[in-house]
Amino acid sequence: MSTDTSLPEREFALTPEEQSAWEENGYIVRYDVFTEKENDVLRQIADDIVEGKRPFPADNINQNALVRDGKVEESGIHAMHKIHHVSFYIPEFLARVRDPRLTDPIVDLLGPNLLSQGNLYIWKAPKIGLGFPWHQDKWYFNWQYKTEMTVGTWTAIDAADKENGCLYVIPGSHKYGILEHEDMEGPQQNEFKIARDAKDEDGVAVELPPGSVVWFNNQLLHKSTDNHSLRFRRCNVVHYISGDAERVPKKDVKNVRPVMWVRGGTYSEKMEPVDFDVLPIPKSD
Ligand SMILES: O=C(O)CCC(=O)C(=O)O
Repeated sequence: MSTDTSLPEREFALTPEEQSAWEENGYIVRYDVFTEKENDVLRQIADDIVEGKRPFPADNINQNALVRDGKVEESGIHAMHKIHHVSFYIPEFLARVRDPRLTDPIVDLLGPNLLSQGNLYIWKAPKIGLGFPWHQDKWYFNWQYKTEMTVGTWTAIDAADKENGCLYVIPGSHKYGILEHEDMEGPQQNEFKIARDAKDEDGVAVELPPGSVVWFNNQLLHKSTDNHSLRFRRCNVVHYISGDAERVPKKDVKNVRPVMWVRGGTYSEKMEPVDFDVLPIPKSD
C-alpha cells in the first residue's frame, strides 16, 4: 500500500487563503480542476451504465421521481436521477476518487490517511431534474462513523447555474451543529429529509463552469434547486473520511457499504477498508 503522501509532495495542497476560507465558510471552490475531456470520460461511462452497455448493480441506479411515479414520460439518461457508489465498481470513477487534484487539499483537512465512503453521479435532466432540500451530509453519515468531520467534493460535469439547479450553500453553517432533519412533502425522492431551520435568505448560489470543484465540510448546510432549463446539470460527488475514524456497527442497517482506500496508511481494525481495486458487480436475481 502506498504511503507517499508526505506533505511537501502535494502539488494541489490548500493555500493559506483557502485554509482560512475553509475555516470561516466551511467550503472552498477551485476552477479548471478537470478538463472537458476528463469529464467526458465520466459522462460517457454513466450514460453507458444507463443504456446497459456496462454492467452495474441495478439497485444503485435511481430514476427521476417524476418518471418513477408516472408523472412524466422519459427514457434513457433523461429518466435518470443518480447512480450511487460508482467508484466501488468502475475503475475510471475510482481513479477520479484517488486523483490528487481532489485529495491533496483534503490531506490538509483530514490528514494523510484517507478513505472514501463512495460517490454519487447525478444527472438532473432538462426541465424535470429535481433539487435537493437543505441538509447537512453529516446528518446522514453520523450513524455510521465516529468522526468530527468528513469532506465532500462536488465536481461540475456541466456548467451549473441558477437556471439548471446549481448548489446553494449557507457560508459558516458548518458551525451551527447538526440541525433537526424532518420528512418533507413533494415529488423528491423520499430518501431526503429537510433541515427546516435553514433559511433560504442565508443561501448563496454556487454557479460554476464545468470542471470546477467545491470541497465542503459535511456539516455545511447545502441544497440545490430544480432544473428549469433545457440543459443537463450533471455532477460527480465524492465523500472522504479519515482512516482514523471509527465505524459504528449497526445491526439493523442493511447493505452497509465498504469504504475504499484512497491514500496513506489505514486503520483497518476500525474501518476495514477495501484496499484493492473495484468490487465485483453483484449478480442480479
Ligand atoms: O447536486 C445536487 O444537486 C445536490 C447534491 C447534494 O446535495 C449532495 O450530494 O449532498
